[in-house]
Amino acid sequence: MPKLIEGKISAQGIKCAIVVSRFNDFICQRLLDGAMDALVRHGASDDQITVIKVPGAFEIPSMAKRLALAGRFDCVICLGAVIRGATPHFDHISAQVARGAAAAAYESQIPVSFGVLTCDTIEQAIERAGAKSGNKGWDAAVSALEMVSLLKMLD
Ligand code: INI
Repeated sequence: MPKLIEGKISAQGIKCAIVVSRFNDFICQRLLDGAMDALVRHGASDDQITVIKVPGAFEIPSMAKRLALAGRFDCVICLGAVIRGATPHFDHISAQVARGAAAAAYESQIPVSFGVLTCDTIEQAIERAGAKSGNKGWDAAVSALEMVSLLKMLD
C-alpha cells in the first residue's frame, strides 16, 4: 500500500485572513458569507477570522502577500469578482489577480486560496456566489483549511 497523505478540514485553532474586494460588492459579500460559513461550520470562532476589504480584485494579491508574510495567520483566503465588460480591462485584471495570488502562496509558503470569480456575465457570478453552482467563497475557505492541515502534516 502506498503511503497516502491527505489533509483534514478543520478550523479549530486556525487563524484565517480573508481578503475581499469591494468592487462588485453584491457578489463579493455573498462569497464572504460562504467563506465565513465554511470556517464557522468547521470549528472557527469569530476571533480567529480577520476580514480585510480592498478596493478591487487588482489590489488582492499585494494584500494577500503582506498578510501571508505577517506571521499572524495560518492561511489567506482571497475573494473577489471580476466581470467582463466592453474593454480588455477584464483580461488584465483577471490574469494579474490569479498570478499574484499564486505568487503570494509560493513566496510565503502559507496557503493562499483563490476564491476570485472571473466571469463573462453577472449571471455567471451570481451562480457561483451561492446560487446553482455553489459558493466559491465556501470552496476557497475549505481548500485553505485542507492546505493548512497538509502543510502541518509535512512539518
Ligand atoms: N475590480 C474588480 O474587482 N472586478 C472588476 O470586474 C473590475 N473591473 O471590471 O473593472 C475591477 N476593477 C477595479 C480594479 O480591480 C482596481 O481596483 C482598480 O483598477 C484600481 O487599481
